[in-house]
Amino acid sequence: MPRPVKGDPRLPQLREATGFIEFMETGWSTPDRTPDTVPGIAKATAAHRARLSPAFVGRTIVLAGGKAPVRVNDNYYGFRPDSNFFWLSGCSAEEAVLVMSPAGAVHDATLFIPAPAYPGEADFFADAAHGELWVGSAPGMPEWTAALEIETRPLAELEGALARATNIALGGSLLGANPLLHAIPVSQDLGRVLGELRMIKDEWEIAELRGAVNSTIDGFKAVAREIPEAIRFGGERWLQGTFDRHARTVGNGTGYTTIVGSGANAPVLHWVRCDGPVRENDGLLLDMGVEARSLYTADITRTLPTSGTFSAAQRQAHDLVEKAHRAGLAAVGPGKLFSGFHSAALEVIATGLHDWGMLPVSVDEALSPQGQHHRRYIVCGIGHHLGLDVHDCAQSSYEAYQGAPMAPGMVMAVEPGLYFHSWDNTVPPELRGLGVRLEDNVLVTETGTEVLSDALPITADGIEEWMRAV
Ligand SMILES: [Mn+2]
Repeated sequence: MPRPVKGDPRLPQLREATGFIEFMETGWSTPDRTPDTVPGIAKATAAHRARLSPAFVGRTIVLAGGKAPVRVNDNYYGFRPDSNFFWLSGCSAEEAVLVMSPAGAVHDATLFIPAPAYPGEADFFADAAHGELWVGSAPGMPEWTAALEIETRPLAELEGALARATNIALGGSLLGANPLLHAIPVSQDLGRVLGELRMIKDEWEIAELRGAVNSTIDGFKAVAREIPEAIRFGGERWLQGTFDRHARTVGNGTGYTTIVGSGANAPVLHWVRCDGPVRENDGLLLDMGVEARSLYTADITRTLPTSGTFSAAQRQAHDLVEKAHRAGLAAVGPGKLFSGFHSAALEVIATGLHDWGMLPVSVDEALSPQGQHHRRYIVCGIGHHLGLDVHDCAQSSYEAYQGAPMAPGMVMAVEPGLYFHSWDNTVPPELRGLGVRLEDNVLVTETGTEVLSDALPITADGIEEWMRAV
């Protein structure tokens, strides 16, 4: 790709080309600079700011949106704004900073954004980061203000705003941020409070998550249809590519790195290499999520028999995980402890493993805090909050997250599994190299729960039938 020299006001080879420079100054019309925002985001983010405000009365709240990380030299990874910043602003401009200044008991919000370089300025064609010729139509202050219903100012004015601020609570991503922000300590309180507020999704967020879940289910169908092709050529890579292309087409992309684990790779919890073959009688673990254009993500797992029919061993493992999953789902609900669905699912797992003769101790001993032998086959947790981040609200306190009862508006991923590594000598030979997980996304309602992803079956029979229908 062409490359201007950083900091040089003119492309080096064109520095002396006054003909070019003068010719570039005129003859441009204005492209459509409307930012690509999701309907309803201005209202939703205003409500989020109003929820945050009372926790920081009299303090200036500053959140930096971050910048794309460098991949190598002047090449960057794709940009995704910091989730806390985005939850409050809806802004996807790189390097933007949200300042919420105290105004009595509430706050006034201002978004500081880098000024794009438009025709008539040298940077229009000389700055690969901000020049409209390089990056495409670039929303400026009026366009962001109209789209997000928030006051905007040039990023160059941030220093003045910070100088006027007192008792700053700083958060967000400081990647590429003004050095002045690096001099301010990051507020642990702000991260914690935002994590705890973000646990309760409003109607708009629930609709976005519902959309992400439905798009993900479509993606599972697209992947299932490609299994014969993956067996023939391409293996796990083909299936990963299938889902990722789907996610990019219908959403913003994937909400996390897609996991496609076939055969002996299925029990590897974070099998993101996705570079193995897919064989005819494999168990195929698919953990995949579409991130919607609003950046809310689904997180769903199913384990499919590549032949279309579970083998006896695959079915044995799947049936136990299904039983644990049902116990976990039944333990989700308003007023029920977050830790409850973990213990409900794990009790089923421990009992099943004991019945198979795989535990060296009794079920009670395994379930005791000093035991936990069954965790050899499931070292991970059984679930987590889901939202803008796949592991959402992670900065919350233990007391508000793991130690708290669930409440209406929370969205949980529930994901028990069994992971029998091919090199684990304690596993009966017929079960070695099997990994099974069931993961659904569950909304906690006033009266119970709604499994958002229940269009995907959880029984072995149901999955076989679903595979025949896709
Ligand atoms: Mn998950």
